[in-house]
Amino acid sequence: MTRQSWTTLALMLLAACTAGGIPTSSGGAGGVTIDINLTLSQPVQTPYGLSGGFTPAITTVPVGSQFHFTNTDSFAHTGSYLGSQFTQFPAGSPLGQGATHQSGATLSGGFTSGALQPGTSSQTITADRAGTYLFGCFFHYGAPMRGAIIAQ
Ligand SMILES: [Cu+2]
Repeated sequence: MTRQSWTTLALMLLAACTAGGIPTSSGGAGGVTIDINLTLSQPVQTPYGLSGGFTPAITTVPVGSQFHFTNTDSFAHTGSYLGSQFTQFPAGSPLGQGATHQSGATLSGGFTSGALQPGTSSQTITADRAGTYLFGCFFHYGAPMRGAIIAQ
Protein backbone atom coordinates (compact mmCIF):
# COMPACT_ATOMS: atom_id res chain seq x y z
CA MET A 1 0.00 0.00 0.00
CA THR A 2 1.22 3.51 -0.73
CA ARG A 3 1.73 6.14 1.93
CA GLN A 4 -1.33 7.95 0.55
CA SER A 5 -3.51 4.85 0.92
CA TRP A 6 -2.43 4.30 4.51
CA THR A 7 -3.30 7.90 5.36
CA THR A 8 -6.72 7.54 3.75
CA LEU A 9 -7.37 4.29 5.61
CA ALA A 10 -6.32 5.83 8.92
CA LEU A 11 -8.67 8.78 8.39
CA MET A 12 -11.54 6.45 7.51
CA LEU A 13 -11.00 4.43 10.70
CA LEU A 14 -10.81 7.61 12.73
CA ALA A 15 -14.09 8.85 11.25
CA ALA A 16 -15.82 5.56 12.04
CA CYS A 17 -14.85 5.90 15.69
CA THR A 18 -16.12 9.47 16.10
CA ALA A 19 -19.18 9.84 18.33
CA GLY A 20 -22.26 10.21 16.21
CA GLY A 21 -20.50 8.70 13.21
CA ILE A 22 -20.94 5.26 11.76
CA PRO A 23 -22.18 2.97 14.52
CA THR A 24 -19.56 0.51 15.62
CA SER A 25 -20.18 -2.49 17.80
CA SER A 26 -18.02 -3.87 20.54
CA GLY A 27 -18.54 -6.37 23.29
CA GLY A 28 -21.59 -7.88 21.63
CA ALA A 29 -24.08 -5.05 22.03
CA GLY A 30 -24.91 -3.44 18.70
CA GLY A 31 -25.13 0.08 17.37
CA VAL A 32 -24.61 3.41 19.09
CA THR A 33 -23.66 3.35 22.77
CA ILE A 34 -25.52 5.47 25.30
CA ASP A 35 -23.23 5.70 28.30
CA ILE A 36 -24.82 5.52 31.75
CA ASN A 37 -22.92 7.21 34.53
CA LEU A 38 -24.66 9.29 37.17
CA THR A 39 -21.35 10.10 38.82
CA LEU A 40 -19.75 11.66 35.72
CA SER A 41 -22.70 13.06 33.73
CA GLN A 42 -23.74 16.39 35.18
CA PRO A 43 -27.34 17.61 34.66
CA VAL A 44 -27.90 19.60 31.46
CA GLN A 45 -30.93 21.48 30.24
CA THR A 46 -32.62 20.00 27.15
CA PRO A 47 -35.81 20.88 25.25
CA TYR A 48 -37.50 18.14 27.30
CA GLY A 49 -36.38 19.33 30.71
CA LEU A 50 -33.38 18.59 32.90
CA SER A 51 -31.35 15.58 31.78
CA GLY A 52 -28.50 13.80 33.52
CA GLY A 53 -26.73 10.49 33.97
CA PHE A 54 -26.78 9.57 30.28
CA THR A 55 -24.21 10.57 27.65
CA PRO A 56 -25.16 11.85 25.17
CA ALA A 57 -28.12 13.49 26.93
CA ILE A 58 -29.85 13.41 23.55
CA THR A 59 -28.88 10.74 21.05
CA THR A 60 -29.96 11.11 17.42
CA VAL A 61 -29.93 8.00 15.23
CA PRO A 62 -31.23 7.12 11.77
CA VAL A 63 -34.43 5.07 11.61
CA GLY A 64 -33.43 1.44 11.19
CA SER A 65 -30.22 1.73 13.20
CA GLN A 66 -29.49 0.25 16.60
CA PHE A 67 -28.34 1.37 20.03
CA HIS A 68 -27.71 0.01 23.50
CA PHE A 69 -26.92 1.24 27.00
CA THR A 70 -23.62 0.59 28.77
CA ASN A 71 -23.26 1.20 32.49
CA THR A 72 -19.81 2.64 33.22
CA ASP A 73 -20.79 3.64 36.75
CA SER A 74 -19.96 1.74 39.95
CA PHE A 75 -23.57 0.88 40.82
CA ALA A 76 -26.73 -0.30 39.06
CA HIS A 77 -28.90 1.79 36.72
CA THR A 78 -31.61 1.30 34.13
CA GLY A 79 -32.36 2.94 30.79
CA SER A 80 -36.14 2.74 30.63
CA TYR A 81 -38.63 4.21 28.19
CA LEU A 82 -41.07 6.56 29.93
CA GLY A 83 -43.96 6.04 27.54
CA SER A 84 -45.43 7.68 24.44
CA GLN A 85 -47.59 10.07 26.49
CA PHE A 86 -44.52 12.07 27.56
CA THR A 87 -43.11 14.91 25.46
CA GLN A 88 -41.37 16.42 28.53
CA PHE A 89 -39.74 14.74 31.51
CA PRO A 90 -42.50 14.52 34.13
CA ALA A 91 -41.63 15.88 37.59
CA GLY A 92 -42.08 12.51 39.24
CA SER A 93 -40.95 9.15 37.93
CA PRO A 94 -43.55 7.32 35.85
CA LEU A 95 -41.47 4.12 35.96
CA GLY A 96 -42.72 1.03 37.75
CA GLN A 97 -40.84 -1.92 39.20
CA GLY A 98 -41.11 -3.65 35.81
CA ALA A 99 -38.38 -1.32 34.56
CA THR A 100 -35.82 -3.37 36.51
CA HIS A 101 -36.45 -6.42 34.32
CA GLN A 102 -34.96 -6.20 30.82
CA SER A 103 -37.51 -6.15 28.00
CA GLY A 104 -38.11 -4.71 24.55
CA ALA A 105 -35.95 -4.63 21.45
CA THR A 106 -37.57 -1.75 19.51
CA LEU A 107 -38.46 1.89 20.11
CA SER A 108 -42.04 1.34 18.95
CA GLY A 109 -42.53 -1.57 21.36
CA GLY A 110 -41.02 0.22 24.34
CA PHE A 111 -37.90 -0.88 26.16
CA THR A 112 -36.07 -1.12 29.43
CA SER A 113 -32.48 -2.24 29.96
CA GLY A 114 -33.41 -3.78 33.27
CA ALA A 115 -31.09 -3.24 36.24
CA LEU A 116 -27.68 -2.98 34.60
CA GLN A 117 -24.81 -3.90 36.89
CA PRO A 118 -21.53 -1.91 36.65
CA GLY A 119 -19.62 -2.64 33.46
CA THR A 120 -22.51 -4.34 31.67
CA SER A 121 -24.49 -3.48 28.54
CA SER A 122 -28.17 -3.72 27.71
CA GLN A 123 -29.83 -5.61 24.90
CA THR A 124 -29.54 -4.08 21.44
CA ILE A 125 -32.56 -1.91 20.63
CA THR A 126 -33.64 -1.09 17.07
CA ALA A 127 -34.78 2.44 16.26
CA ASP A 128 -37.63 1.12 14.12
CA ARG A 129 -39.87 4.18 14.07
CA ALA A 130 -39.21 7.93 13.81
CA GLY A 131 -39.90 10.04 16.87
CA THR A 132 -38.57 11.33 20.16
CA TYR A 133 -38.38 8.81 22.97
CA LEU A 134 -37.75 9.90 26.55
CA PHE A 135 -36.20 7.47 28.98
CA GLY A 136 -34.90 7.47 32.54
CA CYS A 137 -33.38 5.40 35.30
CA PHE A 138 -35.79 3.58 37.60
CA PHE A 139 -33.51 4.04 40.61
CA HIS A 140 -32.45 7.67 40.17
CA TYR A 141 -35.06 9.35 37.99
CA GLY A 142 -35.18 12.38 40.29
CA ALA A 143 -31.35 12.81 40.40
CA PRO A 144 -32.11 13.76 37.57
CA MET A 145 -31.30 10.71 35.52
CA ARG A 146 -33.05 11.08 32.19
CA GLY A 147 -32.28 11.22 28.50
CA ALA A 148 -33.80 11.15 25.03
CA ILE A 149 -33.32 9.29 21.81
CA ILE A 150 -34.45 10.79 18.53
CA ALA A 151 -34.94 8.50 15.55
CA GLN A 152 -35.16 10.31 12.23
CU1 LIG B 1 -29.56 5.25 37.97
